[in-house]
Amino acid sequence: MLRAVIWDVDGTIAETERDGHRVAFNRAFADCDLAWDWDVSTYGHLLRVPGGRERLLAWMDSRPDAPATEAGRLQLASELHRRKGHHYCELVEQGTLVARPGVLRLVHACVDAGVHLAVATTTGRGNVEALFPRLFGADWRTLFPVRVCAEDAPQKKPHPQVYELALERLGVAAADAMAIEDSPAGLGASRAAGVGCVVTRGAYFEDADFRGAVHVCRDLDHAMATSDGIGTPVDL
Ligand code: XBP
Ligand code: MG
Repeated sequence: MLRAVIWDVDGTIAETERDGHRVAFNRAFADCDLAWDWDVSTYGHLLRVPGGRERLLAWMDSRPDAPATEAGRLQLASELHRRKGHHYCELVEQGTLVARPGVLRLVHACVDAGVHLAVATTTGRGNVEALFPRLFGADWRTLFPVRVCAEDAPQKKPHPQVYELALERLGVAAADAMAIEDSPAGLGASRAAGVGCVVTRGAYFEDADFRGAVHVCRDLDHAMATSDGIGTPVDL
């Protein structure tokens, strides 16, 4: 029986990556006088590394103009990531990001059906706290009483930690929960925690292999919450 739906954030709730995090990273590079610029396609490749700080470190590994020592790279990654968070929240405040199709309807359909909602994300808490009131209104914490973010689950997806913690805080068994994700790492994390997963294909993972998902759909426009799970009339 479906008792909880656990939502990924970036790429699932909203297309936050291309016009949000990516732009914010580039502004952080400019702040630090770095001649780095992540275009849309470069960022798509970098997204294979979950976690913004980890992504920066992976990028620096292949850059001759990155600091020579590990300590220098760690320090720069932390500084850039902090600045990126600030720019991301500014972009959110400007209303740059909107909920993906079907998200608001499905969130409210779940709540109306008595299904508990949680967030399980690789991104930091500050980013969620900036985005969610814009998308779901001032009562967003009531809609999503359980929120597991990067600070709670340092082991990034596809590690199951973020889902295991969400289940623990919900008090719901994995078999009674369903995840909604947009990325192979997210699908891997939910499956590794024993949680079935509906994939809503986003801009950056349009052609990814999502074998193992319960459903794969273009967006959540037609998704329904039933006592058995999340159903979509059209699978892709
Ligand atoms: C997506 C991520 C994050 C974001 C950037 O998380 O991998 O790293 O790209 O956010 P999810 P941070 O799909 O699990 O929501 O810079 O805060 O990591
Ligand atoms: Mg995602």
